[in-house]
Amino acid sequence: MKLHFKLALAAGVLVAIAGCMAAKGGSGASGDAAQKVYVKPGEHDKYYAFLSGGHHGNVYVYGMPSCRHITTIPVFTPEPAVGYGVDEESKAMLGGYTWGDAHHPGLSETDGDYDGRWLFINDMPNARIARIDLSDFKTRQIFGPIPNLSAAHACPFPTPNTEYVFAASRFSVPVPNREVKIADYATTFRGIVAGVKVDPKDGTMSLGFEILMPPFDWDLADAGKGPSHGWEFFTCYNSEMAHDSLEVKASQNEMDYFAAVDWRAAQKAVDEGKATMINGAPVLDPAKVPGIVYLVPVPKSPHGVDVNPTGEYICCSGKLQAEVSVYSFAKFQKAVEAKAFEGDRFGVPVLKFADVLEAKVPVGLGPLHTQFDDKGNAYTSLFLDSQIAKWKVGPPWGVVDKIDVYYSIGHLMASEGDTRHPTGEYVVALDKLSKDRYLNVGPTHPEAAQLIDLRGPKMQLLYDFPTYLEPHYAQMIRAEKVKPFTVYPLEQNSKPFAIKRAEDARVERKGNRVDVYMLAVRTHFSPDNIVVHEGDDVYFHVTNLEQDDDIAHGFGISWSSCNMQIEPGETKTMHWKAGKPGINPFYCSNFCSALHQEMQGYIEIRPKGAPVASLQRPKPELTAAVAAEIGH
Ligand code: RUQ
Ligand code: CUA
Repeated sequence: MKLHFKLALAAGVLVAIAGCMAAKGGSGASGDAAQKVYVKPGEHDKYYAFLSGGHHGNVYVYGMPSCRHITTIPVFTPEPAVGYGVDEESKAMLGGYTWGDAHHPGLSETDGDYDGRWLFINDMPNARIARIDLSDFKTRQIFGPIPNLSAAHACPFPTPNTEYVFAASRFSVPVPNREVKIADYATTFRGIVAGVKVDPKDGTMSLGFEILMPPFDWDLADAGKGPSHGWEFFTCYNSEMAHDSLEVKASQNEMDYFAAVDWRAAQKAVDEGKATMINGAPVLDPAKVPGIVYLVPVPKSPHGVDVNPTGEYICCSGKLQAEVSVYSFAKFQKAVEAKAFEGDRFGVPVLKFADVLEAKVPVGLGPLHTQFDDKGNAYTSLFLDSQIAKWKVGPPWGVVDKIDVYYSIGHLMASEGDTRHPTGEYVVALDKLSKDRYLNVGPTHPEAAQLIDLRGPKMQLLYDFPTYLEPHYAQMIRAEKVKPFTVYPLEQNSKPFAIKRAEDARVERKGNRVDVYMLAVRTHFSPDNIVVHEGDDVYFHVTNLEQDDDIAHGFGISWSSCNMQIEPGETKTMHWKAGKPGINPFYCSNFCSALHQEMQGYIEIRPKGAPVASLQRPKPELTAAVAAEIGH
């Protein structure tokens, strides 16, 4: 989110101050910093870091503390190099979209700690959530667009046992969506909070419930844990319900809110039939179903909401304020039990600020997000001050250290810093502006990330590393928790179009549809000569028979946008439409062996009506060569 623009308009004076701070530059790093990030060639990092790719729609994987970029996982955006969005399965998963805006990675959890099974991430504008399987670092499900909900920014923020991931409307719309006047915003538009169930066995997402919310801009979320397990918290801005010039009109109220959703009560209400079906989603109206959601006032256009590791405190950052407001979950519960409400908004009871507030921590200007360590400290990013403030969770609720970052920090990520057991080793500042930190590459600057050591009494800047557009949030997990396999076992390949024996390679033709059952193994495609008719719909089902690490084959077709990568033991299907009569080459696009360059073939395209065999097999010597390669 381009938060800095909004802040710039809403707090011009403060920005001027931040500008001065940012202008001072300097290295910031000191002493033994180099040694602390050095991971010897051949050795591995201690952490995986997953950085959202923002409007690049992907996830970047880094190793920490070396800050080496290891790979990029395509999620919402096609990646032609590997055929993501090109092969039939991933194309279907993208659902016709070629873009997403990915903000918040959410690692799956067991008992409130990362378990290394899945990574969820949101596509804000299209209200979708993807699940990446960490057993192979591949996107395996894209759920959505979630009905009735526009712009899933407060998303996915998994619960402590990954029971749910959530999505909430940043941009309210009419529910159900229909033609209305924008000017009728306050009466016709509504927000939605969606609870998306996660199957504990395989991670499959399905819609659990939706709650009709006031038409505010629902901004961020975090799951309760420990005593607050069972609740999900959502901040909002624009409780003024402005529908134009938000940068001015949405900053009028002293207080906006966080909403506390009792997701077990909401699911129960749906199971008891208390929901109305709207666009296929069970929607609960809090005016009719009490006890599922409450509002708590938060000063000054809050942004981040973060629950501390023990689950006792909910920390909200009022971005136009110099404080973090810390709320006590115990006080919240008491106030709910006493029904001490100061009114309601759209049927959602509002608790009293003073009843729930525990402390105000004077962190500095433009607080956005908070993370935690293992020693009872919190770390809050300060956008306007371009700093991170370290503060003690608990009396006297004071700041104990600050560090400059370069420049204009948004999120920050501490090592396992949003779990029940943060490791307290590192924090990464995800800075919105890099300005002068890197070689000039023209007007589009890279994003800037900075690794900071938390182990000493003072925070220490260790390293700068640029990233491609545009990480928002990130998470860091201890490497030993993630155990991806490197080869798909062939015997477990049950894809309907997989073939595993040399003699099964063939071309089958029915009407205009051609199915090519193809094998790839160093260094052949079999079959490698194929005859089709002009205009045929050709489906290449390519199985990579390799069972060795790092031997992926590519399959690219000249004069087309058809290319994919097939990993060891994998089968992928790609559609290609035969063009004008002639010869059309194909080849292996991924370097695989000394004879990689020889891994190629031809498609002969004959005119309509010319004879083409309905069953074609490779030459016996090719079948024999492949059989010799694979041992049967
Ligand atoms: S946001 S800079 Cu899109 Cu998570 Cu806070
Ligand atoms: Cu197979 Cu290159």
